[in-house]
Amino acid sequence: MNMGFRWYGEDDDAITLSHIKQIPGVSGIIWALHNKSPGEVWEPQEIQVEKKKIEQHGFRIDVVESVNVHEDIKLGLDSRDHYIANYIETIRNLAEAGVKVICYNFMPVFDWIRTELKKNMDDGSTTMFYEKERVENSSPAELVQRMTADPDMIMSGWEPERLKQLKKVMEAYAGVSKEDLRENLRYFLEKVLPVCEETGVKLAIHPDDPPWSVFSLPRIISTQEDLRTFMQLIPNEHSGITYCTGSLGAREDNDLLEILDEFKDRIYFAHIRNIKRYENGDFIETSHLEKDGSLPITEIMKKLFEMRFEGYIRPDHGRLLWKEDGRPGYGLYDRALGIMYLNGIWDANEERSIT
Ligand code: CS2
Ligand code: MN
Repeated sequence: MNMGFRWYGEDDDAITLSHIKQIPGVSGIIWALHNKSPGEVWEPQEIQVEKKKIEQHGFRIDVVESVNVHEDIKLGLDSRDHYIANYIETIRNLAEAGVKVICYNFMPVFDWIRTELKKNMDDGSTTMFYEKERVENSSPAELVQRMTADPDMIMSGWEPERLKQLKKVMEAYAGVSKEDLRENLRYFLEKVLPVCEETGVKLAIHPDDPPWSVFSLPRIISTQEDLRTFMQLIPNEHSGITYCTGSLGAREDNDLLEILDEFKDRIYFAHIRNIKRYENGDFIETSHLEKDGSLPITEIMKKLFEMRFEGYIRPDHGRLLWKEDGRPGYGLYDRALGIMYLNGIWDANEERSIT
């Protein structure tokens, strides 16, 4: 496995590459050009600037998260061909720079959704929380307002420019069924995969977070069955999965170990984090420690070890600790602790003879 750490870039992340360098066992930075809007081409010289910074610190740039897919592609509008052409150009430019895996998602309108980004915990940390009933009883605009009330809390996928178009985009999805969305994903993949084959880049789709429909929008990467259908859409080994335990694991009926077994050959990227599920459908993000949450983190790591997972892996969202003032989910400390925990489980599976 290749351990990575997600970084939002010099301008947008309080964490520096030198900080990340002090976390044991990190070989790569999971990066993106975060100033780019979905549908824009990532130009070679912009990529080079980022690559240089990352490589100067001795990190690899193999994984990009995310190159976001323009809404017109998901909606299947005529304008999609233009944005697909741009996506293809971005793939080529990233491949040229040495990128191996691109993580993306195909969630309409919203990327991940929470009802609280800095929920106070008894131990003084803050964490992200999803209250199912609150989402069900809010309008999209109310929820978005809530999530962006504090300017520090603007998260990837929730940029103000995009939010202005919220009403319009929501309306555009009114007639779009799950089947339509799948068809639009198939159309997209059919066009981009030949370029992936040619350049060697692998695409890894991120599951829906949460893994169910929100605001009646279609969602198609939520369950094991959905993943199976996805795999059959266009069988091509350049099209794979980002195995995100916290996203898939918010549903009790998603068996994370079975999912790993079924799709192991096509998991190119893994996000390992823990959450605690409640019976009413709420969930809260916990530390990576198995007993803090509901997910079988040690078994998952063991299975990855046994299958000799050679893909990329990163800790996912962490809590904000020790009064750190960071981007919710993306502070330094808890993700560093997560890395040590995941590496610890991995090493414990290694048979070593002590000399
Ligand atoms: C999330 C997502 O934890 C996560 O993986 O932060 O924003 C994720 O990066 C995207 O859905 C991937 O396209
Ligand atoms: Mn994830």
